[in-house]
Amino acid sequence: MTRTIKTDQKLMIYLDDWRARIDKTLEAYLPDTVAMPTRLHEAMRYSLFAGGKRIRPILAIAAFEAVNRETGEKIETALPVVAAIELIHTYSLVHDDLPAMDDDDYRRGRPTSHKRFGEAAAILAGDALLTAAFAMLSDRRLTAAIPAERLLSVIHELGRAAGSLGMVGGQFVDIESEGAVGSQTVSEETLRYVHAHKTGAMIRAAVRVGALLGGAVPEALSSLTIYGERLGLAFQVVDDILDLEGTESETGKRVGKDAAQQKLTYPIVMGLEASKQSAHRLMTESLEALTVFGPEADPLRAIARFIVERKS
Ligand code: GRG
Repeated sequence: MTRTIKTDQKLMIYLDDWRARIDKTLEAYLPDTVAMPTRLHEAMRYSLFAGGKRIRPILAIAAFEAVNRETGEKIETALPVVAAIELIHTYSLVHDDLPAMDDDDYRRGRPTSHKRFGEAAAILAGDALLTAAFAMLSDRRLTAAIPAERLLSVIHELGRAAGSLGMVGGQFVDIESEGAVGSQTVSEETLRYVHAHKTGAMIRAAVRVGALLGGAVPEALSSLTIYGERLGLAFQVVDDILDLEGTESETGKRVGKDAAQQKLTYPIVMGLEASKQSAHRLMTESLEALTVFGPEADPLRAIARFIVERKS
């Protein structure tokens, strides 16, 4: 018990510490609200600094550390690269909340972007966050500290994971399948596709970005890819469970929407108990992928447990 509390406290310090550094990096890169067009920059900052967990950049940092303990190379100079993942993630949330998609009123405990700024501003703020990510990733100052070849593979990785073969593709199929919870086999197949792409692709990519930045050897990259893949799926299964069992004060958004919209979710397709078992199985598989690593991968192990046990 004491050990668990100590481990949890250690992880919370780790998460808080990195979250603060990521926020500082984003703060420095994003145009100020006095820059024209002021309302657009206000909308971008409104969603970006609304208290997100920053779990994707932190996963990238932990993956970098896992492959870099021996060389002692530091992630500090590459912080803008991992922080850029959060810009892509925030854009996806802003657009996901739009009336044409999930039509949500609350996100991260406050009114969604289109509720606060209007629909056109929310669409443009999302567009601007996404494009800012790639401007940040290709900033010349980064090439002084990171080999150009590594940076290029990271940019490619994120572009692919965010696009039609990744997150946008998953979102597209998710929206198309809304209200069509049909035959068990078709549903399960579609469900796995949606989860692996809509949510899984960016989590997998975040882990791979950290590994690529750290110059991981092919074997380490493969193991970390499996870790990220399983964890990405587990993340979405837990999200589905939270929509059923979570509270609005904990999650900061409306719960119970998936069932109302007949969304393809694990609990709807497989039942709640089977979904919980599935989340744990995926977590176990993600941990097994790390057996080739020693204590240098402990933060990755702790984050996997945190993701499956989280309440928000
Ligand atoms: C609009 C292109 C486009 C894609 C949307 C990410 C996404 C795809 C939709 C979000 C819908 C959703 C709630 C998915 C569940 C998993 C998820 C991404 C949850 C939110 O991520 P967290 O928990 O949020 O990391 P914070 O606020 O902590 O950053």
